[in-house]
Amino acid sequence: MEREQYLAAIKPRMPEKRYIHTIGVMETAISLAERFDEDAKKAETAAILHDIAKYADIDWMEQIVRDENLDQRLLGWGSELLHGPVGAYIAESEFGITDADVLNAIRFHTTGRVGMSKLEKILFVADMIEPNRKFDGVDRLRKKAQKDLDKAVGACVRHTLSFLIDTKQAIYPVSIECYNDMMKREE
Ligand code: DGI
Ligand code: FE
Ligand code: FE
Ligand code: FE
Repeated sequence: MEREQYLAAIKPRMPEKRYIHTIGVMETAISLAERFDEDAKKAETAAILHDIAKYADIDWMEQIVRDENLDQRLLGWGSELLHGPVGAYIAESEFGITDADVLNAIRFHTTGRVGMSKLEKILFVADMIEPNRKFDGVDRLRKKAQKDLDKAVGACVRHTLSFLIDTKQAIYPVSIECYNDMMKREE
């Protein structure tokens, strides 16, 4: 499928604001792929589909986790943690995506994980720094992403975990594993 077909398919499944975010992630992911020598077409596809499950029904998503035998720890964590893994399921089952790297980039875009591929890192960072994101410190993350992809991932994970702690939210174990993995690499 071509870019315009994917975009037409996702547009009715999300509010305008999320669609605009998705376009921003797509453009950012393509530019990071070019900078860090990754397949820009894969980055484009993963970016367009990354939030496809963001507005899916939570009971349905939990059913998918059970039926498809996804990570059972996801049950009870709510839609923010479910939409990546279920998004990967939709990308495969509905859009016919077979590339494991593209599927993993979608699957782990919220939490990251230990041993992320370059494509996974690109989507993870692009999601956080796309031009429509506005939060304190985003410019620092954007500058890091121009120079060093691993350091940018580390800084993005730290930002997310700090935010979760500040707002008294629970941290999913995979997010912590990703944080540890990135901090060990920086030593
Ligand atoms: O879908 P987006 O809003 O574009 O971004 P995202 O998928 O990266 O993150 C969605 C939300 O998930 C964001 O508000 C932060 C939250 N999140 C990320 N990691 C964790 C988490 N929430 C909890 N409770 N635990 C986590 O480990
Ligand atoms: Fe997301
Ligand atoms: Fe993210
Ligand atoms: Fe997103």
